[in-house]
Amino acid sequence: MDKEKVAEILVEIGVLLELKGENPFKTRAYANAARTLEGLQEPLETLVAEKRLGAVKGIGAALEEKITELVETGALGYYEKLKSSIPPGLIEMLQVPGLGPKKIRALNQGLGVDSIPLLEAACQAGRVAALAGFGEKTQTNLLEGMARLRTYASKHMLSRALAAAEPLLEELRQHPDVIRCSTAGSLRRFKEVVGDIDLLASSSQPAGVISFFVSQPGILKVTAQGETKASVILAGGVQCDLRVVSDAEFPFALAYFTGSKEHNIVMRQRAIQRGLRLNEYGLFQSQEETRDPALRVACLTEEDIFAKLDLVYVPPELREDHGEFSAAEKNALPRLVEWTDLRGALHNHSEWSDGHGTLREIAEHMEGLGLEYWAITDHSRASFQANGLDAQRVRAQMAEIQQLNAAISGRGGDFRLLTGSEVDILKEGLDFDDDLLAEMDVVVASLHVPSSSEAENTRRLIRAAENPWVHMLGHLTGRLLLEREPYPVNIHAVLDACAETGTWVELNCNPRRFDLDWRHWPYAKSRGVKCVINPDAHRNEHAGFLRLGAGIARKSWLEKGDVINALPLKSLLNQLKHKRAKKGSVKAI
Ligand code: DGT
Ligand code: CA
Ligand code: CA
Ligand code: ZN
Repeated sequence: MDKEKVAEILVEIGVLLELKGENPFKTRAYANAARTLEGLQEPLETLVAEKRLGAVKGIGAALEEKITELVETGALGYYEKLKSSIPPGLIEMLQVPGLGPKKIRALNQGLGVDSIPLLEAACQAGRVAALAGFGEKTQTNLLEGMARLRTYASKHMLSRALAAAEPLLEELRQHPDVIRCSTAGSLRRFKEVVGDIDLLASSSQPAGVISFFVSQPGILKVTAQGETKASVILAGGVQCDLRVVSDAEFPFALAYFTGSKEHNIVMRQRAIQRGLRLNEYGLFQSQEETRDPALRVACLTEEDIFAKLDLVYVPPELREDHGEFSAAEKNALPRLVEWTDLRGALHNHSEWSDGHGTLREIAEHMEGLGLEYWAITDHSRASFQANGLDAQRVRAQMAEIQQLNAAISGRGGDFRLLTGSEVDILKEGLDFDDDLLAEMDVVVASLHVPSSSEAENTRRLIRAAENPWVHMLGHLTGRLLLEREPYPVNIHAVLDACAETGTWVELNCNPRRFDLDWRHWPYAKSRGVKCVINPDAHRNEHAGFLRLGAGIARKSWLEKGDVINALPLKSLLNQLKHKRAKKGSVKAI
């Protein structure tokens, strides 16, 4: 078992013990040990194999024994026993936002609540508000938290759904009776979270295609199976629907099942205005609902359908009824950015803070991918839980990066690692002095510890944008999809400040974030704010997030010219100097 997983289990043991009301010293020892493991300089396996774990500060004999068992066997008897000694409903309650082990214990002892449904009933009856230490506000928050949890549980992250859908689509594509196939629904529209996966295929032998589909590996359960339709549950719990239609119907079914519902409504109205009818079976020369093939207007592709309704082709990402119709009528849709336009990335971590891989390993990997540049922006010292760097380590890292770059150009390579920091935005100003920031190639400023006040968060972010050395704001709202809502912030006010100061905004393309959200980019663009599509990579594999990020940027109506990391290295280096060069004109704060 690897270090991260061991640390996770230790944290969980601490929480479970707290839930049982064990003494705080004991419970805290586990959380501390987990943090110690994360900061180890040597591989955990080595320490275990050489029986040197007990010599590490904060790890006593009892912890050493448990960690050894976890590393060597991948399991821990003590942990399993502990878990089964607690009612599962109490453990589930930990998922409710705002509920920790202490509160759960109080609810359990005071009201006998030991599950989420019972908690919901107690809140609705007003019994939680009456409990000492809770009150009306907490009760309302808990109700909201439980409602949010229900939504979260019924949705899936785009990246997971894509990973589950792609192999199925590949199999369908190779089936001899499948003529065309595609994803549809929210997945094809590249929504950041999806309810289910929709697949569509055309064939003259639908039943055979359906039975081939339901026998694919990775399917946990077939929930419905007919001649032309099937619904299955895939590993991870996501539902996947396949519909099989005739090839003549395919473009119409594809347009219909891609949606969105809102987009489809406008399409249907446009058809009616032209004396036609549009539904999932076709576009018909008819004044009323029909699916009579004799009345069908011939369309081979979705392009043909749009053309019959006097529209240019609308890429699926834009089909949200967010202005695509007025733009498509005038042939004024943006030419959307492509992931192959991206030349590098400007917000990434290494093993110097909480990432993985040495600087050399990262440079070799990214150069091998054909990228031109990769900024190392490890955490600053305030992010101590992420092993943030102080000024001295930053300078040591910059020196190592210079050496690596010299070696790369020495052998004729063009790739460049860029120096930098993801500097914390603190209550008053940034975690590093301007002098240090000025030495770095790239400065990303992020708010990791927000306030509960919208005005306060807005003020801190605007102040960061006004700093002449800050190139961009990182993950502007701090949301974690299906996990944590954005902190309160006046996004337009922050974007206005970015426009005024020439500060860029990140589209963080870690699939748990996709922050700033696609819905806000048209405003940012209208103000002239540039986008940086950043994987916020903590491992080399995370370079793949760039592809997802480009998809979300497309959904945001962004073009190549709006995206800073679509620039080749030389122009990028010029742009990095731009805001700094005009710093005299930036408001002093
Ligand atoms: P999801 O799965 O909740 O993330 O969102 P979608 O958009 O994939 O929705 P889904 O799977 O229920 O249906 C796929 C598409 O089928 C949807 O985007 C539009 C179309 N559709 C489904 N039901 C209706 C409907 O009642 N009216 C219209 N106009 N279109 C519908
Ligand atoms: Ca769907
Ligand atoms: Ca569906
Ligand atoms: Zn961050």
